[in-house]
Amino acid sequence: MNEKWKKIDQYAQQWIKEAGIRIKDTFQQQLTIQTKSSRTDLVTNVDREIEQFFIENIRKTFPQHRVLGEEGFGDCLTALEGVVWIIDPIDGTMNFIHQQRNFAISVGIYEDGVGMLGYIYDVVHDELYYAHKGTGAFLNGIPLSPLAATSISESIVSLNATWVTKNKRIDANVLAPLVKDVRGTRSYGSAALEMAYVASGRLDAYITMRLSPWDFAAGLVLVHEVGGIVTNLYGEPLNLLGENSVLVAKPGLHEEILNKYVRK
Ligand code: 2AM
Ligand code: CA
Ligand code: CA
Ligand code: CA
Repeated sequence: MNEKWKKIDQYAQQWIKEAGIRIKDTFQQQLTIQTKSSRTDLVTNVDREIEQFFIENIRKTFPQHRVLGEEGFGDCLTALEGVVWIIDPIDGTMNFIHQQRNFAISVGIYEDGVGMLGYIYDVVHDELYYAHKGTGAFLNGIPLSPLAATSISESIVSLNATWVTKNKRIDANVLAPLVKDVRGTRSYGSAALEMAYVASGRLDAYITMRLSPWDFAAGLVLVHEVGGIVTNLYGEPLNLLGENSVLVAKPGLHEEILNKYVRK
C-alpha cells in the first residue's frame, strides 16, 4: 500500500474504533427514534451523531475527499470522481434499537468509482472485517480464505422473508423454490454484516431487493477480495449512486442462483 492509502487506512481504522466506543457508550441512554420512508425505516440520534463524527474528522483531515452518508450530512454526489467515503454509521438500525447487537459500522473508500478500502465493524463482537484492493481481506487481522465452490443443496442463503411473500419488488414465486432447495436460510437484518458473513464463509449467499450504496460499498470491496461475486439480481454490476437489488455469492453458486431460479 502506498503512503497515501496507508494514511487514509490508519485514520479510517482509528475513527471506526472510536465510533464503536461512542456507540457502545449510548447503550445506557434513552434513544430518540424516528421513522423515515416507512414505519419500518428507522433512524436514531446515534445514527446521526456517528455520521457527523466521521464527516467532521474527514473534512478536517482530508479536505479534498467527499462523503456519501446515509443520514445526509455528507456531500450531494452525482459522480464518483476523486476519493469518496461511503458511510453507513449504523447498518442494522432496527437491531441496534431492539437488540443492541447485529449491527455494524460500514465504511467503503472509493477512488474514481473503484473500491479501494472496505471496513465492516461489528461493534458488539469487536470484529473488524477489513479489505484493501489487491491485498486481501482480513477479520481482526487474520486473512480470510478465498471462497470455494458450494452446491445449492449444501448452502446457507441469507434473505428476508419479505422477498418470498407478496411484495412490490419481486414475484414471491421466484425465490421460494431456492428457499426449498438450500440447506438453510437466515436473516440477520444488517446488509453489511451479511456481506461480511459471505466473505468469511459463514454464509454462502445473500439476496436482497433494495440496498443503497452505503449498505454495500464496504462489503463489495471485502467480497471481491476473497473471490466472491456481487451483482444485482439480474447479474449486472451495482450502481454506486442509486438503489439496487443485490446478489452476493460464492463464484459457482452465484451463477447457479441466477440461471436456475432468477432467469429460468
Ligand atoms: P439500515 O439499518 O442502515 O437502514 C435491513 O434488512 C437491511 O436493509 C439493513 O442493512 C438496512 O440498513 C437495509 N435497508 C436499506 N434500505 C432500507 C429501508 N428503506 N428500510 C429498512 N432497511 C433498509
Ligand atoms: Ca437506515
Ligand atoms: Ca444500511
Ligand atoms: Ca444505516
